[in-house]
Amino acid sequence: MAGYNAEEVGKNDFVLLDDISMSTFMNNLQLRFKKGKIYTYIGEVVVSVNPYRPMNIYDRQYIQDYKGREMYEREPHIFALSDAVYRNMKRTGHNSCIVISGESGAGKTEASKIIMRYICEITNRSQRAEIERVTNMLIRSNQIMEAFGNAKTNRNDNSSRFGKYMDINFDFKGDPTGGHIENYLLEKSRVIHQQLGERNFHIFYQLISGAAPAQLTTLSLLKDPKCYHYINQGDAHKVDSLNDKKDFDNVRNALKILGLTVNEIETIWKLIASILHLGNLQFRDEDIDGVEGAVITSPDLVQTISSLLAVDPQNLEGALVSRVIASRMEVVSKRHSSDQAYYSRDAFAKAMYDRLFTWIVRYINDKLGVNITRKHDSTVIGVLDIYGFEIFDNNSFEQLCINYCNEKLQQLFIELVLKQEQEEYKREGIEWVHIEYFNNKIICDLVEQPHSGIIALLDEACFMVGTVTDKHFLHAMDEKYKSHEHYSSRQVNPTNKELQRDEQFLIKHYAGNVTYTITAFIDKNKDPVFQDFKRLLYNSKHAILRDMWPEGSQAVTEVTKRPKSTGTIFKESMIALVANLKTKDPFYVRCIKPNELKSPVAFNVERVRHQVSYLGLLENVRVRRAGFANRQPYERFVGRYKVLSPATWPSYNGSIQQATAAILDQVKLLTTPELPKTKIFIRSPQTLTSLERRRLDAIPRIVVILQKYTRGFL
Ligand code: AOV
Ligand code: MG
Repeated sequence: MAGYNAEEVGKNDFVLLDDISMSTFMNNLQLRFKKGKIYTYIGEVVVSVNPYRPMNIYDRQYIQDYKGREMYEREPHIFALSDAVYRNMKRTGHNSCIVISGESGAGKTEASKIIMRYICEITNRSQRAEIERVTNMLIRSNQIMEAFGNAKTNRNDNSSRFGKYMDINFDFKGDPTGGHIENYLLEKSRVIHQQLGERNFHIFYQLISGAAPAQLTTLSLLKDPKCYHYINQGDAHKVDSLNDKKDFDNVRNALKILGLTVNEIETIWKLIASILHLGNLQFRDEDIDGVEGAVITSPDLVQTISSLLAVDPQNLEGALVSRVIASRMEVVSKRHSSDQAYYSRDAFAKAMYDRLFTWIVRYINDKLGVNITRKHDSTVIGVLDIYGFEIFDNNSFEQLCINYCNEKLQQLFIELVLKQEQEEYKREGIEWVHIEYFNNKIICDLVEQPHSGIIALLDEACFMVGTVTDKHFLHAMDEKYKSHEHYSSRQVNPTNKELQRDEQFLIKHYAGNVTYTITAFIDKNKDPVFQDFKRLLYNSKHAILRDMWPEGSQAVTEVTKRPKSTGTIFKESMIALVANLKTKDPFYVRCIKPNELKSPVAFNVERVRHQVSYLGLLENVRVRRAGFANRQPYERFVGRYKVLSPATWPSYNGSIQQATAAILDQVKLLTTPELPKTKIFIRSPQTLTSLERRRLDAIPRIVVILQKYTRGFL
């Protein structure tokens, strides 16, 4: 291997370590990090350590170096994995997926962008305009989704606040012809509130610093983010690693390239601006005609917002201070208290932003859509980039969803890499010593089990008749899970003074203990938006707003069906995601965060060891080391390599195992594959490459023979 010296840079595959222990693993990882080698393999799994500095290993020359190469032929790189996935898809015709995991700030989103760029660069050799259009859009759509879906958190300046699974479709030539994005639960509470040191979604700051003065005037915005309550609570408007002004230009351009009209883009800025103005709207209680209720103290803002949203100002005011309810065949308007008005204003702002985000994803999907006829003969590579496991000072419903999502992915990894692999060895009768690992299924069940999981219990609390508070819900959990080894609270465990009584519970996640504060769980799960707002926006003069709120056409009396809760929607989407990933050939990138300081040099041994441990990387090495690089049913093996032996080509006698043995006898490999019950197991990747090379060599010879044969025949 070019430039490879084990003494200097460590082993490039953990499987090659002389003996496998936490300390040898850590030494190798740390040595490589110090030498600027951020990627290391465990077989086909890529372990990636965030370098926290720009690396000059992604340019065109590198792409050329990795193109069409086997993984072990070059230094470990995410390009090598991308190429392996691409070649696997082309060779087998199977759909594949790349699952990128790791905690917040570990480098998942960067990895997903690098993979995408690589795939776009190595395809479309014939420079077809349509393929160019698709690859351009794939890359641009990323920029847009980051602007609207990422934010600065205390863990990562560019933290993904939504989950994303993106399928890229390929035609028979292996060129990308389209794609589809599935997005998961946007953390919309950020629209109205940020913890200290954090920001709202990037786009708010980008608009304020990037829009021209005339445009800001049209939007009635001041050029100072400090003026807006919804984006100033974290007191962190300026982020060194981000350039809001430049990013705004990029996003605006990307929206244009995607095909939005100037008018539509303008409407998006108006929507963003109206959310900012909404946040500054104030209420107080006032007696009107003997009824106490909320009034707006800044009526000029109502004018501004209604003109930006192109809705009737009186209807807007009405929706902000009251709500229409249908009771016993009668429709009445009920005034809010000022607390209720603040609450419903916030719900409105969150919902507007969330709908905008969903609308943008839908728009991208329309543009990237592969038509049905082409879909049938296309193969896909899926890339999964979710929000990583996170622990903040204050963890709420969103963190529970995010951490549950990470549990599900860890479970998938365990199922496919640790469990099934070992079961297969056993089934096939290969000698095998079982390798123990922690199975986090118990935590997934705790959250998702029908009727008895946390989400089911929360739904029960949400939809019970009468007033059920967050505390009631907490007590119900305490009762249900009092003897669950992964759940704890002060009621369950009174000696634990760290937890607040009646306010907090703790889950022992696979990646660490997280204390959740119960406040607003019920509300966030119900996520109500009053029909008044939906109707208001459905009647906007902006076509895209109407498009975002189709159910606004219903009268309040027609709205009878209870929508599914946020938790249930999320749970169902996670179960569907895992089921989808299981239908594909999976590849993994396991990202590691070297330190909490965003430093390019610090390697916090304690923190890294913790990640290596909970990600199950040591177990992965052990299974892999004892395992096999490749396995295939005898039929597939013989079908592919029969050309290598005169005993099997053009036809063979005897059983499929005998045919396999004849091929192996002919090629005289260095290591002999195992031949158990139904499949051939190939231990070393070199063996597979050698078979492939010989097959490629043999094909031209066979084509000549075939040509002679057909000529004679004709
Ligand atoms: P995440 O996606 O795993 O966190 P990111 O991919 O956003 O993490 O990485 C965080 C930051 O680390 C980036 O903004 C870069 O500054 C730096 N970084 C990561 N990978 C690389 C790389 N390969 N080269 C150079 N810098 C890198 V989260 O979305 O918070 O779970 O939710
Ligand atoms: Mg991310």
